[in-house]
Amino acid sequence: MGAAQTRAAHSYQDLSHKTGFSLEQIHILHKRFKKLSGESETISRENLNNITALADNPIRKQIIEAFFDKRNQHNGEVGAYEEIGFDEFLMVMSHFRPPTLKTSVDEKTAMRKEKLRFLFNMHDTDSDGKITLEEYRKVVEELLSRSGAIGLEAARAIADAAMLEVASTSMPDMPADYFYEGITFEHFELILNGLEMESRMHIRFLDVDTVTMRCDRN
Ligand SMILES: [Ca+2]
Repeated sequence: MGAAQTRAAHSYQDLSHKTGFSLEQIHILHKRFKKLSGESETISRENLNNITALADNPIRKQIIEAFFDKRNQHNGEVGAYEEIGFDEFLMVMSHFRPPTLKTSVDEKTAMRKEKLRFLFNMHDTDSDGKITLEEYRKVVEELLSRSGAIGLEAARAIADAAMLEVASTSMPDMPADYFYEGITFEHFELILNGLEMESRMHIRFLDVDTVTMRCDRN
């Protein structure tokens, strides 16, 4: 094995430890990454914009932004990257990894929390730790008005009603004149409590079906 290959094997090990993907899966994902980037070291939003399988996805914009969101790297940074390298790409992909039969209860809990945090970050676009009505409206508007079946006003009304519902559910004793600033992560967890989403959250747009990626560290 040459020096370069040894180095690659080393960093694959590190990445495997960090993301939970097996070496083989990392190898496959690295190939996809290179294809996406056009053999370059980094990928840009434009590279992801060109993915045809994503073209009709109603939350395409949010998915693409999630790849460049520094919060999804779990290193305490906020903001957005201009371009990302393979390490960052893999870290984002790891949020879509389903649990396996070998995953312990504690690991499952941690995975669920990371996935929820990922979804939360997708909606909390200004990184202030709250999904405000304004931010929530944007998502609902995009989801509903894209089809053309529902107007902007109606989409807004639906978002507002849903938000009010969330507010009263998470704060049952809320006074009538209380200004609900937005959904915190704790509220978000409560709202999605009981919803089995660990194995449902997956992506297929990279010719990689994460559902079949039942990975173990060994
Ligand atoms: Ca926010």
